Amino acid sequence: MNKIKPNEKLDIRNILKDLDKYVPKKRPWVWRDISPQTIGEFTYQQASPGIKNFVPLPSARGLGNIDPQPDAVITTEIASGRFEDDIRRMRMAAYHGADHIMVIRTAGQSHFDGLLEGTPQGIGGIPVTRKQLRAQRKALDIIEEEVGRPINYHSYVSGVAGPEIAVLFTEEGVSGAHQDPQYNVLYRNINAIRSYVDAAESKMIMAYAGMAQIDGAHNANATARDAWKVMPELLVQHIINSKFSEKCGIEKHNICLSTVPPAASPTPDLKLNLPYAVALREFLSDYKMRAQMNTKYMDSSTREATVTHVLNLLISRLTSADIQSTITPDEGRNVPWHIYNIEALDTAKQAMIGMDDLLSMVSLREDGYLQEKKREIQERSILMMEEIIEMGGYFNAVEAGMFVDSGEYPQRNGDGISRDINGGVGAGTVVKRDEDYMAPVTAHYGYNNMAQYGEQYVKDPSSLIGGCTFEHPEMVKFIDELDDTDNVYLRMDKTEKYRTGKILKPEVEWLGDGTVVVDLFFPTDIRTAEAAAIETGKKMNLVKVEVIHKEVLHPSEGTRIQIKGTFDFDIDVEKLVLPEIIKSHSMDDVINYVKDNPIKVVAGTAGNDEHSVGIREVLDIKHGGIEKYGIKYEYLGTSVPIEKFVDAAIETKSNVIMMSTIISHDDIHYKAMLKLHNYAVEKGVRDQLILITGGTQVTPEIARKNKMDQGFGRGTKGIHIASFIIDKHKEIMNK
Ligand code: Z98
Repeated sequence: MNKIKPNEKLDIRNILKDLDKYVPKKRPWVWRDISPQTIGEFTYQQASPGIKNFVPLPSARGLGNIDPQPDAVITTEIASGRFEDDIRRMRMAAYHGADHIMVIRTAGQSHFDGLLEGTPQGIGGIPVTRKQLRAQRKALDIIEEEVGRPINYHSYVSGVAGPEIAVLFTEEGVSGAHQDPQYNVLYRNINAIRSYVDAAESKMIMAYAGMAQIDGAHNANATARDAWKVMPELLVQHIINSKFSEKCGIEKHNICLSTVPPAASPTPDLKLNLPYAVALREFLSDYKMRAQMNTKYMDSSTREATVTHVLNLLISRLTSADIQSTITPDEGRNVPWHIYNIEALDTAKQAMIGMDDLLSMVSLREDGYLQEKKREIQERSILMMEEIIEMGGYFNAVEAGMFVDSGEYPQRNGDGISRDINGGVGAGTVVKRDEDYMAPVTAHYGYNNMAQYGEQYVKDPSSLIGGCTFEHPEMVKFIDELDDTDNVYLRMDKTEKYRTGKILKPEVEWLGDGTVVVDLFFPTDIRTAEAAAIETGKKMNLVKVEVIHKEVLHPSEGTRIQIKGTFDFDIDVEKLVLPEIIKSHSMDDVINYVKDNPIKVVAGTAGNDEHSVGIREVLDIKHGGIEKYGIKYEYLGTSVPIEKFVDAAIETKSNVIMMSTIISHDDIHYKAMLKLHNYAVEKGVRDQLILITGGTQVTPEIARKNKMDQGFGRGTKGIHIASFIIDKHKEIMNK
């Protein structure tokens, strides 16, 4: 196994090399090892072991960079259309806590009646092919080693090639898949009989591979006119698929319900979604819950999507979630973007950890509205099930348009999806097996007539022919690129220069796409603002400018607009001047040092400078100034004559002078620095004093050139200055 270090990029060409010889391991689904975890001062109850390499939440900076991991498997959906670019996203996602990587299939792959080969570029997802699967699984094998946690790789077993896909997934080490014949029937108009026969075969193969199976019920609330009205039907759909899966041999602990809180605020979110969540979990407690977030009512605001997500996460914590999905508003606005994938993962991690052990402090009421509403949903679903049976079964019910009707069952508005049992894609393709039918392959569903060759073949049919690809992966035929106009090598050649890290271009979907998003505000109405935004983008030399989000802040006073566009120039890293890294010590190290070595500072703004906000921020305890670390200071005020800094330092027996200079016209800040140094020399104290200067126009290089010990510019925090002071103090003391 290739080991990789965090500071090394994944070499995609290396992953593609010898792919034909790469034998993916069997990859049954892996749940997290749920157990209380103590990290530093905190104990988490709904948790799982930490990972080896990670990027903690931004707020962890002040908490020793801890990265507690919640109990649920966390999903990210990845779908840029180019699998080679998605591999990089997967690595980022794993560092942020994803251990379920779901590859969205390209638009309408359900309609393909066979397997695709090669790696064509997709639209709205990845064309799922053997080569793409193998490359991504190989990359994930490296990534999971890096994070020290198994990663479940997932896609869809649907469409008229469902069983073929299930076989492919088993051969290529896929750990989970959506599989639900109702999805084919309702949303892809695939013949119902064909779908159920295919599902039996597919589910049996998935059972053999130990894959987790996710159903498709959530598509009903995504499709329904009013999503909260289909709650009774959602229960029915979950029940039909789960029982069917169980009968095909999938173990209960691998049968996952795809549950989405159907409504979203500004509906009374929890009043609708919580009773539904309780109803579902009570009825189907044998199975696992895959909690997806609501996307139906998601618009293009990332802020709004995040609030919906957090409310959904609250429901997961008030009930349960075995897999917690995350999704980004980009799904709605067609901008699959790394950063929002990662933000959504962080949202899930942050909210779940933040709500750890919630039910040890609050409980759901056992009486009143919650229980009544829950029971009502359950009763409606039982009634629906009874009516389906009375109608003669599922196929008749589908034909009668019972599903995705806009009325809340038993109310019916006659606008449900209706499918003719003899119609749809693949109608008439199911034939009864002949009496002498035989297929000597593993995990094949139904009558197989193997006993005639010997009882031992009934359980193990493929042994008759020396095993099939499930037992002998070397029998798998790997087909490399067939299309010489659309393949991974051509795409990579075009972006080669961006792969080295020496040439940069911002990206949204693909490496080197040069796409940027710009946030704008215009003090006008929405129509004018939109036109003005497009024009602004053009004047910024962006091409393909598109509005991706607009929000009225006031009908006439203002509109917020987000645009995206592309540009065509590169950034040459070798020509960049990188600012010096300012080292900082841990808070505890600084505090301990200052405790043993008291340090005193005199500080103020220089000469005629009245800008005191910056220096106050790095002095005062409030925002983490040096005071927080035990350093005492004497604030001399604003417009302090240069001599006074030195005189005051001598008088108060201080070790440090901190002089702030914001004004820079006529190079007055340089002059102040030199003057400070010269006066300290004149007074014979320069060697014992640490001279520091700071300000927006100051850089460490400028300050040192002008005889200061150090300079601090924009973005400086108290810890940076305190760290420098203690290092310099040690140096002076050791002289
Ligand atoms: C999710 N983002 O679940 P084609 N089968 C089922 C599905 O739900 C889907 C497909 C197949 C959502 C995903 N669902 C939406 C049960 C898709 C997709 O080839 O696109 O039809 O398969 O998280």
